[in-house]
Formats: sequence, structure tokens, C-alpha cells
Amino acid sequence: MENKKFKRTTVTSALPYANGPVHIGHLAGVYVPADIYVRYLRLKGEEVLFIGGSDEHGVPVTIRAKKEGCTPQDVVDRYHGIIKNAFADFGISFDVYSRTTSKTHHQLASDFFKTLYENGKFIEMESEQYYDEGAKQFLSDRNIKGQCPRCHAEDAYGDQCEKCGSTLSPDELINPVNVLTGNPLVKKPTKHWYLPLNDHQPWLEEWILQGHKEWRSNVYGQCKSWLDAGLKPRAVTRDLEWGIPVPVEGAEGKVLYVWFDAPIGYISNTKELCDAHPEKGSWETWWKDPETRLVHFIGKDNIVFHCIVFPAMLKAEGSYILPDNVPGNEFLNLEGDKISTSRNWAVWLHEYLVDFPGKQDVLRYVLTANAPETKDNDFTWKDFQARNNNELVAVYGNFVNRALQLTQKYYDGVVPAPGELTEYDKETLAEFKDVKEKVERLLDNFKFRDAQKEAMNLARIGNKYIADCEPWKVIKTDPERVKTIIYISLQLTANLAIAFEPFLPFSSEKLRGMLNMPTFEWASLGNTDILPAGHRLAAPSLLFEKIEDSVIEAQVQKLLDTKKANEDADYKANPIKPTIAFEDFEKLDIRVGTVLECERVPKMKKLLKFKIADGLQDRTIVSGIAEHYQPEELVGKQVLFIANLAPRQFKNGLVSEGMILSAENFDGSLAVTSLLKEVKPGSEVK
Ligand code: B3M
Ligand code: ZN
Repeated sequence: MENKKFKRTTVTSALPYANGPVHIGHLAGVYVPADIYVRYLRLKGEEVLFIGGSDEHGVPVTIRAKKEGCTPQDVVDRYHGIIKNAFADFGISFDVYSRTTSKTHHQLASDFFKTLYENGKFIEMESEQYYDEGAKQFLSDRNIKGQCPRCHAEDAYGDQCEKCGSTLSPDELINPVNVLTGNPLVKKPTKHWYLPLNDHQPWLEEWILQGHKEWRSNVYGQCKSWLDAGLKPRAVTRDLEWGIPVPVEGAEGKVLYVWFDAPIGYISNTKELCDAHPEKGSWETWWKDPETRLVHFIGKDNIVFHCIVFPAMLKAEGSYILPDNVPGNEFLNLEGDKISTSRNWAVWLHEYLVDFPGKQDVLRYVLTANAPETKDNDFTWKDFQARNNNELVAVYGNFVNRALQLTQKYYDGVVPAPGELTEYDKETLAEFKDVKEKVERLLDNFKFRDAQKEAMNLARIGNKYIADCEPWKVIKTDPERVKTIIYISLQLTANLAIAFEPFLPFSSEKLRGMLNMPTFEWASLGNTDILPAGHRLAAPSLLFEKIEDSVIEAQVQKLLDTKKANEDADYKANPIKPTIAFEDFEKLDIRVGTVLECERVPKMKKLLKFKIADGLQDRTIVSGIAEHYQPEELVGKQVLFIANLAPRQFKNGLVSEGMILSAENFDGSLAVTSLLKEVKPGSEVK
């Protein structure tokens, strides 16, 4: 452990809302890094607990339940199961994965509130909140929608506009209504309990701004800007039915705010684990002993809750430790757009496993290689394919396969005894000697992508070594030398199995199987004598497989289909123009014309020139639709045109005698208007 004052580590990862399945953004931002970290600590033999669970309260659950016509409990039962399985499938190695609707949690969260209440740690305030008189209920921020004051999108929520991403408060919305009923809202007074964060400001400033300068700059920076702006009291109760009832007389119809109870869920889940497994020690050791180090893995939208609000709650209670670090990640985007559950713009974990069975490690690898540690990053299927094919297959897999296959071929699968080392051998061995120190330093500092790069670098060293040494040629001239080459290659292979263990646990397990070594010591990483001469290996097989273009194209197509469906759902026609009198309409002379000729206009790439039969003397019309039609498609067709529009002259002298009517589609493409039935050219449109 970096800091010797700690004996053990409690690692938590944000509790995902159980109102939908989890996607690659969750995995990349929170669960894969947390899992790498925990596996690493365990490999080093440290005492660690990895706490997870579902966040099952909160308004989104109630909204989903209303939409689906079921109870909130039905919703969370369903998604808790889906989420829990997805994490297990991806090897996220929680010691416990429980839920905030558990009895243990309701009890502990309720007691926590009572302690703070009885010790005078809250203030009571009455405030005006939005109320739906029809539905007879107060509305949470998420249940209110209206026009965004920033980008003027309709349907912005009371806490956030999903169009422009602004954080909002319901008071800022223009024309707020109830999301579920559509009813307009009125303000009504209601009483709530507040955590006076302003009272906590002094110690928080000292603790974070002075005491934790080592936190990631994005996390530290967000805390600083909250503190600089000055903390205000925060309501920790809500007028809602779904949640943990406020355990105070006269608080009927009120529950704990989801962000008050959810972080306590980390504690409840630890308690549940320890109560069931006394060998893990007492839950209080993991939460109250100053020799325990607490680390929260979260996404950037959760920073304020984990760095300011929850620590203030813990401090107010008085007997808890505070987090030592809060590695918060930025966001992962998908093919250039923000991942969105409601817009189905995501790669869902349970779907990935259907499409890519057995390829958990490929996704773990790609998400770590692209981890949004310091800035938002983008997941693209092309990059996924490239990293699989060019790195996992071509570098790691290729090296391991060569080393193992040659051992089979030349030595019947038994590790050969090395001879004298050449200078080049020594240089190679020296190169992977310090990998342990490098990987550890990076992991201790939560730099997962760089740490994984170091592991991959070992495979690059191996690939280069075997390519340079060309054992398949040397075997003919100097078979003794090949023994050394293979021996060194096998030691490198064993090192790879260890180095990748925290990152790619499934592949390491498979590789350990092939090496016939059920376990390795992390301490052996960097050693050059892990597999003794004479040790028999198991049969080799491929560690990774190439992913074909067609497979990637199918995934891209799936996203294009989603995009199309979202566009269709979003589409809304422009508002109608001001009313005109019938006489104004009558001024327009709209006629049917038959296209006699149609051709492109040289040097004017948007224009098509038409010769139109109009039942009188034919006319020329120039129309800006060349990017939407081939001239020959239109010849012989009947179109509608305005016959009495003043002639218009173009730069090149061409004169247009009228205008062909087209409809402009939502994406700007043009569709020429036509008739359902043929009529004589020159017929009037009325
Ligand atoms: N469920 C929010 C989120 O998933 C919330 C995290 C709770 S952690 C205590 O972003
Ligand atoms: Zn907006």
C-alpha cells in the first residue's frame, strides 16, 4: 500500500440506478477501473473489500414504473437481476452486490438519519415547492419538465436539460408541467430537513483543498469550484412515496432523498456481507477504523455527492472514516454522441455478451485502453476492432501463440533448459525487469490506461524478441541456442499472464491453464525464472480471435437504426406561419407542368434547368434541386409550379420563369411535388 498508515482498503463503486440495464459507459467509468484496482490489491495480498449494489430508490424508478404500469418494486427487481448478472459476466469481482431495498439498508439508513436528527445535525425549513393540484402531489425535479432557459429545447427536466446538458433547477424552467400528467404546476409550502453544508464548509476546504491535492485534477477542480461558490444547505428529504420513510414524527408522506440513502448503501452492503461472513471481520472495522482506507470509484456526475455531501454526512454522524481518494472518471461517448439510456444510444452489456460470447476481456481491454480518465473519450466500433485485431491478436495473442507452439513443436511441450545468454537476451530480460514497479506505481495512482499499456508493452518486447531471434531458422543451424530463446519467451509469457491478471482476468486464467500453472504470485512479476526447466505445459489454443469487418458493420448498422428511430421520434414540423386571407392565396397561380427536358447547368452544381409544357407556349424554369435528383429521373413527370412569379435572372444570364414546388424534408433533402393522377399540362391548382 502506498501509504503505510493503512492496514486495509474498502473500495466502493457507484451504485447504479436499477431503472435500466448497464452499458459500456458504466463499465468504463466505474466498474472496470474499480475491479482492476481491487484485483491488484488482492494479488498483492492486501486486505480489501469491494462493495457494490443497486441504487433502487429515486424518482427515475417511479417514472419507469408508471410508464410500464407496474410497481417500483417490480422495476428494481427486474433490473437489479439484469445488472448483477452483467457485472458477474464481466468478471467485476464484488465481495458483495446487494441493493438499497434490502431490510439491512432500510434499517441502517433510517438509523443514520435518526442519529443526525437527534444530534441536531439538520435544520428544518419550509419552502415553496412545485405541486400538481390534480394529482395532489409535490413533484421532484425529475418529475418536472418545461422549456430549457438556456437552449429553449422543450422537455428539459427540472434537474437537467438533456439537449444541452445544462444543470437546472425547476425554478429556471419556462412553463413547468408534471412529466406524468402534463398538468401545469403551482407552488405550495412544504417542510423538509436540510444538511447545512455551509456549516461544514471550513473543514471541507481544509480537508480537500489542503489535504487532498493528490486527488485527480478533475475531481479536485470540481470540489474547488463548489467550495469557491460557497456551500448551501441541502434538502435530504423529499415528498414522495417510494423510498425510506423519514423516521420522525410528523413526516408522513416523506422519504429520505435518494442521494442521502444511496451512499449509506455502501455501508449497509458491507454490513450485510460481514454479518453473513464473520471471517471478513466486523463491518465497523471497514468503515470506522482509522487504519482502513476508503476509496470511491465514480463517474464525474457523482463527484459532489462523494466528495462533499457524503463526507459531510459521515462527519456529522461522527464515528466514520472519510474517503482517502475518489477516482472520478469523465464520460465515455459512443460514436461521437453522449451515451443515453432513454435514447437507447448505448452498447448494453447483456447484448454485447450475446453478440460477442466469451469476449469479455476484449471489451475490458478496449475500455481501459480508452478510459476517460482525464477527459471524455469516444468508443467506436472501428477502434474496438482495431484494438482487438492489432493489439490483442497481433501482439499479445501472436507472441503467446508462437512461444507455446514452438515449445510443443521442438520440445514436446516441456520448458527447455537455457544455455548461455547472449547480450541481446540480457537486454531483453532487463527490459521487463522493472515492469512490476512501473505497473504498481501507475495503479497506485489510478492510472489504469497507462498501467495496461505497460502490460501490453511486455508483449511487444516478446514479439520483437522472437521475431529478431527467428528460432524457426536457428533450429536448423544451432538447436542449442533455440532452447534459450524459447526459455526466455516462456518466461515472458508467464509474466504476461501475471501482468494482465488485474486487467484481463479471463485471458490470464486461460493462459495459466495453457502454462499448466494454476496460480502465479504477483511478486514474481518481472522475474525471469517463473517456469522451471522441465515443467510440462498444457495444450495451447488461441488467446484471442480476429474480429471480421462484417461483425463490426452489423454493430454499426444497429446504431444507425437507433439513430434513425430517434430522429423519427424527435421530428416535429415547423410552426405554422401567420394566417392569410383567401384573396392572398388566390393571387398565387399554381399550375401543373409536364417536364419535357431537364439538364444540369454548367458550373452551377445546385441547379437543374427544366423545359416545362404548361399548355400555352412552354417555359424554362431553373430549380435548385440538382443535389437531390438526376435530370433523367424527372423527364416526363408532372410537377407543380408557380406560374405567375416574377421572372428571376441568374448570374450566368439564365432566366427562370416560375418556381417548381418541392417539399423540404427534416434533414434538408428536397422532394419535388407531384400528382396522384395525370392531368393536362397547365391545369390550375386550387
Ligand atoms: N445511482 C447515480 C448514478 O448512477 C447514483 C449513484 C449512487 S452512488 C451512492 O449516476
Ligand atoms: Zn437546454
